[in-house]
Amino acid sequence: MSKSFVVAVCGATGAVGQEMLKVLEQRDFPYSKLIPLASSRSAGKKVMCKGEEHTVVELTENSFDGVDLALFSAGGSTSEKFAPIAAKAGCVVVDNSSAWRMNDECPLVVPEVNPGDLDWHKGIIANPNCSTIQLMVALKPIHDEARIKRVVVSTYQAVSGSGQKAIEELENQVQRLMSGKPVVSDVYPHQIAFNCLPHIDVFMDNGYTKEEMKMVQETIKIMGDPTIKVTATCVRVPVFYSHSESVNIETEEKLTADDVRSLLAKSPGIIVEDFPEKKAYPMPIDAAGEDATYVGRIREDETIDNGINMWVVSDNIRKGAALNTVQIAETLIERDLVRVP
Ligand code: NAP
Ligand code: 12T
Repeated sequence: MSKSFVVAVCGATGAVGQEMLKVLEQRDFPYSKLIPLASSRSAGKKVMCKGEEHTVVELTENSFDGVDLALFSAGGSTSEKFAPIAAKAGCVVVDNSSAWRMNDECPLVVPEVNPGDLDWHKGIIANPNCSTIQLMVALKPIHDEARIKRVVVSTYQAVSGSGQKAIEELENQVQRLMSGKPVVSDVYPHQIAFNCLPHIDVFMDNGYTKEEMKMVQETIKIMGDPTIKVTATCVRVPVFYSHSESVNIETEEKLTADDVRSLLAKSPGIIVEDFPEKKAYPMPIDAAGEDATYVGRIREDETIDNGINMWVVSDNIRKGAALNTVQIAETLIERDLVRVP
C-alpha cells in the first residue's frame, strides 16, 4: 500500500470510534490526514492516533470535501443523513450502523467471506451487525464444504455493543448493588447487572427482536444464498466485551466434529480452541481485545443425521465493528476501489 488517503472517522469519541483509531494505529493504516468527527458536544476534544493528537471537529455537510474514505459509527440517523452527503462529495463510506445494510445498492461485507461484493459498491458499504459478523466467519467454511441448510443460534451479547453509556451502566449497577444501593437503569429497560435480558434492539410484529431478524436477513445477503434458514434468540448478558454464540448447524453433507475442527483451524480469521480435557474453550474475557473469532465445544448433534453444535466467541467492538470496518477499507485499497463510481 504505497498510496495515502484522507480518512474521516465519524463518531471518533464513541466506543466503536475509539477502537477504530486504535485499529488504524495498530495496522499502520496508510492515511495522509486523519479527521475525527463527532457532534458539537465533543468538538474541540483531543483524540490520539499513531502517537499524534488530533482535534475533534463537528460533523457538518461540508465535512467530506477532499476526504477519500469515511468510517462511520455515529448512530443510524447520522448515517442515514450524512453517508449520502459524503458519497456525493466523492468519499467512500464504510458504515457501522444498521441504516444501509439491507439496501440493494450497498454491499454488506465480511472480508473473509464476500470481499468480491465490494466490486459493485456505489459509495456506501455497510458493515454487518456484530453478532452476524462472527457467525459468518465461522459458518462460511462449513457452508462451502457441506452446504448449510439451517442454523439455530442463541447469542450472549456484551453491553459494549450498546455504546459507552451502557458500559458505564453495568459498572455503576455492580458497584451500587455491592454497596446495598438501589440500581438505576437508563440504557436498558431492566437491571443488567447479575441478570440476562432476552431483548436487544426493538421488538418486531412477528415477536422477534430487530437484532434477531438482522441475523436472519444479513446472513442471506452476505452468503449470497437465500436457501440458508437462520433462526435466532439474542440475549444481553452482564459481560463488558465479546459476544458469545451457541450455534446449531444442519448441513446437506455429513461432517464429523473432527472434520469441522480441521476445516475451521485452517480458515481465515478463526482460532479453534477445543480441548475439553484441559477445560479449554473460548470465553469472552479471553477474546476481548483480540482480532480472531474463537470456536470451541465442537460436537456432532446426535439428534439429526448431519448436525454440528459449536460455541463462537469474538470481540464485538473489534471484529464485530471497528476491525471489520478497517479490514473493509484495506480491501478497498487493495482492489483499487477507493473512488465513487
Ligand atoms: P457511542 O459510544 O454512544 O458513541 C457514539 C458516537 O457517535 C460518539 O462519537 C458521538 O459523538 C457520535 N455522535 C452521536 N450523535 C452524533 C451526531 N448527531 N453527529 C455527529 N456525531 C454524533 O456508540 P458506539 O457504540 O460507538 O456506536 C456507534 C454506532 O456504531 C451506532 O450506529 C451503532 O449502531 C454502531 N455499532 C455497530 C455495531 C455493529 O454491530 N457492527 C456494534 C456497535 C455499534 P459525541 O461524543 O459528540 O456524542
Ligand atoms: N442494538 O449495529 O445494542 O445494528 O448491542 C449493534 C449493537 C444494534 C447494530 C446492541 C444494537 C447494533 C446493538
